[in-house]
Amino acid sequence: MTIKTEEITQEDILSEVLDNLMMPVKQLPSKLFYDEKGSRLFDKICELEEYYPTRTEMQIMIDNIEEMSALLGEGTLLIELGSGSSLKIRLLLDNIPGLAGYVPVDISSKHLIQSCETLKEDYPHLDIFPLVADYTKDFELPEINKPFDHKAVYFPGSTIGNFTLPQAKEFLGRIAKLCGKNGGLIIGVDLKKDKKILEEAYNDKKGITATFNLNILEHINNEVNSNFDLNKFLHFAFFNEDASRIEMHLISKENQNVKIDGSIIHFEKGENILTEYSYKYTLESFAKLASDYFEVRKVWVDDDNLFSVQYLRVKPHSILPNGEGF
Ligand code: AVI
Repeated sequence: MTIKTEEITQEDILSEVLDNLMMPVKQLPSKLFYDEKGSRLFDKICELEEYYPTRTEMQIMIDNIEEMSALLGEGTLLIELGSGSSLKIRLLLDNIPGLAGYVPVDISSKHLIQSCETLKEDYPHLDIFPLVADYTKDFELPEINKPFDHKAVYFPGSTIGNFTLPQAKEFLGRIAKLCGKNGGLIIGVDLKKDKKILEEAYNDKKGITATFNLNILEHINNEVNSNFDLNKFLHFAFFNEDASRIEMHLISKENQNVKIDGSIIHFEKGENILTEYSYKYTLESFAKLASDYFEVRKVWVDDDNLFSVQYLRVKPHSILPNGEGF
């Protein structure tokens, strides 16, 4: 098993951090939450009473796995974006008939190597083609040295919610292009619901989400030459009803200057850094978002309509971002 690597470098991180903090409204890319500590904190979030998405999605998968696997069909090359969800992927690996191979794509090589080694032990006959890449950007699949019938992308966790609407559209276009003819997408999409449920999910009582949010600054301090003081920022998350999204921010507690490499970034007291959007869709709004490239073939939801798992098929004549069609 060889691992193809398109890992992000410290220079990439530095230029992304500076570009984002120099915008009129300061922001940071939410993918920077996920260093080792951030990934552990996110795992803890997933187990919180208030954070319903993970357990709800898992239950939807368990309840409907046979139907999902049958829709994906024989000879699928399964591509998982963000290969952290080993329990959910195992459900698919166990059930898809005649699976041709599995391509886990993850930004962290350490994480990817660990999960592939365990999978290889448990699934000795499975062909695994790991790829270290930032799937929020263009990436190319590793060479697949065996025949397969069609590709299907698995993108769980409602990570699509962390993209802005134009980013989500552009991303879906790239996925359609990657999958090509007869390609499919199984995607977890969090649903719009009562503001109280949503705000509690991002402001848990134990303060794990607050620590997760602040950890983005520690991650940046560890990667580039910066001196963010975590005690001088506050976690703030709320549901923006009009935009149908949770917004996470870090608010500066005082006037302060932060050194980042050779640059100085000034924060006024009360000024905020946007760290994450988490869009909440209706079934209609998501189908519309995807409609340039995908047709929604099947939607599974839980009894309380909290979360959805959806099966989409690439539209045969969809126009791709570079103007190509199928
Ligand atoms: C990864 N992503 C789907 C999570 C979400 O709910 O938007 C990240 C998260 N942020 C705070 N809590 C969880």
